[in-house]
Amino acid sequence: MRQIEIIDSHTGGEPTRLVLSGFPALAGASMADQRDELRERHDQWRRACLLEPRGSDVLVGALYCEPVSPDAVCGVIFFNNTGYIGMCGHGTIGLIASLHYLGRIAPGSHKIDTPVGPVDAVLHEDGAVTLRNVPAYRYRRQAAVEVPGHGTVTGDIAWGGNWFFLVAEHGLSVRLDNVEALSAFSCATMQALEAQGVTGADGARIDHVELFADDEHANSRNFVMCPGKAYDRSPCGTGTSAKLACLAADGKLAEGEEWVQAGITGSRFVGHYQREGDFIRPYITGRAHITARATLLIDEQDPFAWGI
Ligand code: PYC
Repeated sequence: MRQIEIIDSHTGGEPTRLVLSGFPALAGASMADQRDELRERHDQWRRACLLEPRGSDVLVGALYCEPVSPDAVCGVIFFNNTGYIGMCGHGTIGLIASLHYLGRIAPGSHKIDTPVGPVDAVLHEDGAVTLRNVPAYRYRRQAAVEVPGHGTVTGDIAWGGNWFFLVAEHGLSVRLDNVEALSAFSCATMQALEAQGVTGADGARIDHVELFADDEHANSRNFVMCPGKAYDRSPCGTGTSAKLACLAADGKLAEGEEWVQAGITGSRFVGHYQREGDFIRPYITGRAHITARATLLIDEQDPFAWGI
């Protein structure tokens, strides 16, 4: 049988499956090249690892790779039930907690290569992790899209390591007991953005929709719909980065000021930013917990060996 070594963790409720070994070797010179090679030549490994019967729609995968920068601890490629995502904040926090669990890293700062550029993560003595994400920015303010059944919906378009459409006015209760309606609205909005050609920079597909509401214990609560129709159980690291970019652009949050972002399950990330020219540099702090260490087995006789 083929074997895939994994470590599962969750960050604020959102799971990460770190693949330590078992996937085919990737030869690309950059992490983006390696991601493309994985997608084009070996995508069945993503499906086998993440889809049923071994996984579920909510899992985010993180493939541990050799670094491409001399000073990085590793590289990583993030993927989910439908394909590949550029950066993943909760997944990076899960990666760092998993490497610490394995004894491969100690508290301190660690550089990680990703397909959208290097990031740094500080593992604190108490186990919390602060991600220094890729530069973020707001691309468009209050873009409008016609969403069937919902009328005109307006939102900011921002980059936080993935492309986000951030909606404040949606008329929905942002609570865990309303995820069906939140999911339906977010998916309809994502489809409408694509159908109407509303994109990120250079025509990039907006593959995350983020809805906001007030929260008693945080500056804001969000609901984040990811590509593949699974919602983020955490406040979403790249989504919080996109939010910080919009707050900075609106002059609503000063450089260095703390922003507590709650997610739909009540878990929280603490963020702040530094200005870097036209961009901001987001810092996101959260915590991950290890849930399993296992070997996935692939039996070629199994009709569902490569996922459903
Ligand atoms: O934390 O950045 C994040 C993320 C992206 C998709 C799921 N989580």
